[in-house]
Amino acid sequence: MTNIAEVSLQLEPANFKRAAFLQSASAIENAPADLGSEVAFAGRSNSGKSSAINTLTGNGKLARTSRTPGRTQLINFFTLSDNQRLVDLPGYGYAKVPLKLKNEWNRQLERYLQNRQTLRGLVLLMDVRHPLNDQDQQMIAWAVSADMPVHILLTKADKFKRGPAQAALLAVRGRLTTYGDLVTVQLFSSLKRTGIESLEATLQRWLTDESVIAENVEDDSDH
Ligand SMILES: Nc1nc2c(ncn2[C@@H]2O[C@H](COP(=O)(O)OP(=O)(O)O)[C@@H](O)[C@H]2O)c(=O)[nH]1
Ligand SMILES: [Mg+2]
Repeated sequence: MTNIAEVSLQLEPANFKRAAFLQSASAIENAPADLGSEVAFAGRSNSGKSSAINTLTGNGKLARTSRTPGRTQLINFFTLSDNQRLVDLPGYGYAKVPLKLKNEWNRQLERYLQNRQTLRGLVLLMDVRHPLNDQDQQMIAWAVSADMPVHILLTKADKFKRGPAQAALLAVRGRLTTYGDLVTVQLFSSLKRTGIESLEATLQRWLTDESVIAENVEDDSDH
């Protein structure tokens, strides 16, 4: 239920430094109540999702980072406030996981993405050296078809000098122009904290989106 007090709370800018682990879920049935606003971090295993969440929140231990890809098998929820959350999704495309388990993760990932009402946008992480693989492209196509905004982080930008990094950014942007404003791209490095301000600005926009809240209020008056 949405009341006026909750609506005004929802408009508060998120304080990323206040992020705290809420819970893990192996399936959408175990996820926290589908209320408020959520932004999910997706991408292949080892793309730097957990590191990005740790950098954003200033908490190096919040999302477990690992040198062993594929360890994050669960959907992890972090609270920013009573009605704003960050979500670390299971990484896709890890070759060494048994096929049966891999299919189960993919199924749960798909169910989360398709059914979660509070999902406001997807942060899609790709190693700047290997952008836009098949699954990345599938994810973008799915999001666009669902009218879901996607913000791409080209991660580990510190691996490139400035010139090649800019060239990689322009190349990826060039391949996504057909999607218009729904898909945005930036360089990012957790190691050097490159691009943190742009990421924060996008997340704030999504987590305090008034149009969505207005829709919620209208929906409620119907019941
Ligand atoms: N050089 C560099 N390495 C990074 C960066 N972000 C993550 N990594 C490394 O990439 C590996 C995977 O990172 P992680 O955040 O666990 O990826 P996840 O599987 O997507 O959650 C780890 O060894 C990280 O230390 C970055 O900005 N620069
Ligand atoms: Mg991870």
